[in-house]
Amino acid sequence: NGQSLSEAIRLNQIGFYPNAPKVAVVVGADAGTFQLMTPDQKKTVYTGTLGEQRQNAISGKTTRLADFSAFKKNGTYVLVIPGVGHSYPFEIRSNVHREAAIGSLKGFYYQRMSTELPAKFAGQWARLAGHPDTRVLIHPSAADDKRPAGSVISSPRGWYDAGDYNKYIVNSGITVGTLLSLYEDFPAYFKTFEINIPESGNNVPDLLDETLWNLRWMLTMQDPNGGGVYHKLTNPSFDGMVMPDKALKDRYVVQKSVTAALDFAAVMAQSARVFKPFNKELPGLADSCLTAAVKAWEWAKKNPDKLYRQDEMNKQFDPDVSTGTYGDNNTSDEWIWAAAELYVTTKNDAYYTAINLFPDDKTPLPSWNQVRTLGYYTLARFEKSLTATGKKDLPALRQMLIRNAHNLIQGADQHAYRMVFGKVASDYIWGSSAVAANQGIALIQAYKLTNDKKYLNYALANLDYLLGRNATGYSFLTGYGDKPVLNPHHRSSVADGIDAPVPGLLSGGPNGNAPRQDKCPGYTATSADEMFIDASCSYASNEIAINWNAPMVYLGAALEALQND
Ligand code: 9MR
Repeated sequence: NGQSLSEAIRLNQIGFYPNAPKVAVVVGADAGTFQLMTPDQKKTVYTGTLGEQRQNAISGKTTRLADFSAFKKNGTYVLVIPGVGHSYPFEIRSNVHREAAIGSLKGFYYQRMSTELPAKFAGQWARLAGHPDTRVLIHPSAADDKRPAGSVISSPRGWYDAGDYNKYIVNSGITVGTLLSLYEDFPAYFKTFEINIPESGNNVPDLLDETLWNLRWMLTMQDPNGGGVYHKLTNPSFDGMVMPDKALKDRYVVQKSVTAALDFAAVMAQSARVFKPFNKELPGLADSCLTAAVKAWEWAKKNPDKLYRQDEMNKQFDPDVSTGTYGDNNTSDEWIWAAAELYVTTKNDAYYTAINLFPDDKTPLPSWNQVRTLGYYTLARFEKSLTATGKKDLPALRQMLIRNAHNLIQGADQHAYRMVFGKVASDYIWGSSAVAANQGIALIQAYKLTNDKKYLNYALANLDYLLGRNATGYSFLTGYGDKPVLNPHHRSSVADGIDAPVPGLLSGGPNGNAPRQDKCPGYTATSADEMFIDASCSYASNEIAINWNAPMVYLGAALEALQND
């Protein structure tokens, strides 16, 4: 007996740190009390009163908060609300998110291309190798004298971008940049952060080993003649929902683009810095990365107008290409990111002064087509080692990053879910989970600059959002939480015949426009914060993607690294 499970109680389904805020949101509840109980509901360990009724600005639904931050005792509990029911069980303990942080980095391993995943590392998700990509065709859009159309290059490895089987330089850029920034922000933490991959134990942190799988592929995407970078390596059209080894369509690299070149330059410049201390384990890698970065930058300077426009390309060249575009007509932020990384790595003022690094005082949230703030994070991270040219801007830059975080937290306390994410309907875009995670990173940057715990607490609230404290009731990280997403748009999860999806992958999450974009039947929601279905055809609300997983890894691992309970 006791209360039965209620889906109206929304909380982080994994748990809470003993000394951090602990909040559940109850949808539609009347005023009253709540209890924390042992999972058998035999023992009450804490009693509290539900907060004032709030109204969700997005859906109009009413909510109340159950705040049990004052309770700090380790254990496994359920939240019980008489007349409503009980929550999923959750834990209170130190390091409560470590497994999810490890799992979300391991998620990248499952995305590895051109290699078998043996059971030793992949468990029940073991699979054959797919996409060797050792015979990749030069698409006519990418052809020149040295590499005519139809000639062949080798471009193996890399991660599958998402639920599809293609690889895109622009999206790889922000993904690798985010993972390397996580390493640069918390290097000590990654000394003991193993995820059971073939390279584990090789004296290079697993975070870097996993990132290298994609980095080595990226290096092959640069044309050695001239330094341009192909925009993507792709099939002409998306594969069916088949396993990687059954996906045998022709593979092409398509035209070089300025956004690909600049994102590549940024990532390679950062890699040169990160891998320098590992020259014994990875001889020559750091130098090769820097050479590649400089060449890509020089190419971009000569080709500033080479945007990727797939429609235009298809008018001119065959075969037509209909896979993801990652097209972006505004390159100002890519210039800023590349310049900042090259400057910090080389300390050469020429990169700093080459462009207008601070066109205004905005710090837009990072996304695949908006990367300038990644450059600002890097400048702030290395403020002590900058030249005088960069140092003079640092006070203003710090203020910018802090003001950005300050703006993010405005109104968060009054929000029906008491958090930064989702105050406005426009947060619920394609890949909204990454908005929540990237806001978390922005808040952690502000915490690092100020030591003010409120930023850390709000970053944690966004992690709570991703793991269940949200209007859908799902944990968006596959394999983690009591009600995780089960049917992501992810080809191998659909085709492998195993019930459980590949674990450690972050679903894109609610997207107000999803029904119109993916036309997957089954949407019933009437508000953006609930516009989500756990169905594999819902690629606009329930796909997974590397650029969403990377900030998830960052948020989970950074909070673990910073908690001092
Ligand atoms: O993440 C991308 C999102 O911002 C765009 O709105 C959407 C439509 O262009 O594409 C998303 O990226 C997809 C990419 O084009 C192909 N691989 C899967 C990506 C995630 O859905």
